[in-house]
Amino acid sequence: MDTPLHLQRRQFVKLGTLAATAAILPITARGADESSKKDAELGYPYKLPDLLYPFAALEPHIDAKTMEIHHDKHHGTYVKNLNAALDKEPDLAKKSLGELLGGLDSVSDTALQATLRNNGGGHWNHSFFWNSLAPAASAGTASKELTEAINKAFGSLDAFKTAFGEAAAKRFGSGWAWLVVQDGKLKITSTANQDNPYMKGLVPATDLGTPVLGLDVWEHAYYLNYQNRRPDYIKAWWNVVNWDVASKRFANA
Ligand code: MN3
Repeated sequence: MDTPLHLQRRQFVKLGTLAATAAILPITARGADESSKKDAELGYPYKLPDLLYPFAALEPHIDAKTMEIHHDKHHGTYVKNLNAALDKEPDLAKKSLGELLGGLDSVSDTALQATLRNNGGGHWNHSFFWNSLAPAASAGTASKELTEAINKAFGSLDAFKTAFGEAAAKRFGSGWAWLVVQDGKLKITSTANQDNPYMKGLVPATDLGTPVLGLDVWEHAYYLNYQNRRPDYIKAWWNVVNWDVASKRFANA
């Protein structure tokens, strides 16, 4: 397969350090899942990635208007603010998004760190989230390996869904629930705001890991259709989880 030269260079740069490699693995998986073009977008200047399905594709579980506002406006704003912050920070702008998020604890300007944390996290989390979804008819099933790991960690797929749903429902205010691989094992975690499992030094070490699935439980993700009923949104979300992508991420973790 032909790889454009700029992507070869990006891969080479990304593989420069072991820490950086760990930080970008899911982004590599993301590229493998889709196209090299998507992978290239996860560098400065950042671009709002196109959805791989129409806004209405996830109905009735997630409605088209919510998807449109969530993607175009909310995610769009994170991208805009992230670029605006990096316009003035050439050294940070050179990093891949995975490297940037994994090294935020060493950004000493606290205002800049907060801007990158909220908007860089927002961009990564939403890019990951869109790719975690698929129309219900093509959502697939978990691989044998992922199913076995879920059974081992949680007892069964249903028990996993219950535990994950509880973590998502209990997240106070805005944030995310995650299924991560941590020390070779699956674990359910949750982060506030736009934090994510790569932000070492910023989120508790017990919440770090390589994400397999992430669920956005900000009100903007469900309020138009579900109003205050976050548990109903969580329940409906399982219908549009892209298990093929989750299985690939698990295999790469
Ligand atoms: Mn969101």
